[in-house]
Amino acid sequence: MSDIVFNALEHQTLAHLNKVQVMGILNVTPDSFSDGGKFSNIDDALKQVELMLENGVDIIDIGGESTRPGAVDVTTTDEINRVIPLLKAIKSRFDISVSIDTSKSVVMDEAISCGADMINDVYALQNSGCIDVIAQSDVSVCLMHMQGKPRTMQSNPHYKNLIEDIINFFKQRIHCCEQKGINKERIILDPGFGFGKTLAHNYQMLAQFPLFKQLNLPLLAGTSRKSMIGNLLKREVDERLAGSLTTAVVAVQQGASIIRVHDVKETVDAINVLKAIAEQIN
Ligand code: 7PJ
Repeated sequence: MSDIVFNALEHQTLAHLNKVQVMGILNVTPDSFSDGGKFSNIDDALKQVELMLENGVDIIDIGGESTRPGAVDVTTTDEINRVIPLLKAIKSRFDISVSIDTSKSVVMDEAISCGADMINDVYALQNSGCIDVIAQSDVSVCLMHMQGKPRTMQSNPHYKNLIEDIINFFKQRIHCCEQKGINKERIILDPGFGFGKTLAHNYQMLAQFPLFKQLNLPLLAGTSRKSMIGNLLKREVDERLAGSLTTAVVAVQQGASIIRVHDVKETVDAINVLKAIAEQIN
């Protein structure tokens, strides 16, 4: 019977499932697509952090620069003013890992000196000065794959071989990091759902997600409320929970170690159900 029941889970060890971390998104941009403007004052943002903590979040990911398709650029000063006071406020009140979603070396540097545990860079440290700032620190870094730039990335993305192209990009970025003295233990990889990908590309990445495991690094998946769900189901942003949970569960089954989400409570529940099933296998 085990052949037909939850085949995907057979290859998933319980040890992996028990290490999966839920990263809660805290956007402090006025124009973010799903929660834009909601948490731009510190008190509201701290309440949201408290709620996420009650619901079992492992990492808070603060983003002060919207990277959604077509988003406008944010100045370094504006980004620092949005992110740093909140980072300090969280670190002084709560015992929680904080990641900063930024692509600017100055923001990274300031965030690291204010206690950030991780830098999450959708440009994979390719912008000027970023790799050096990380090299001089001891924080973890998430290297995400993106084809093109946010403003134009969704106009006709094209790959020779999607998965191979992404893996080659990862290899090149890992090599650059190692050359600068950033060791592999600090690196997390993310194929970048929605970043220069068609609808089919996004689902192919999820279906073939285990291929990314060949690099032997933890994998992060961020599909929460994205248009890969909205466009498939014809759902507005506030109607994408079922789709988001499905992709989160499948990503975990396929080997993701960190799941980046808006809906922490529901995602933690879904992963706990998956764990209970996995415990009964074998
Ligand atoms: C991602 C991200 C993602 C990582 C955003 C959104 C757009 N960082 N930052 N992975 N997406 N590592 O949340 O829809 O997928 S911003």
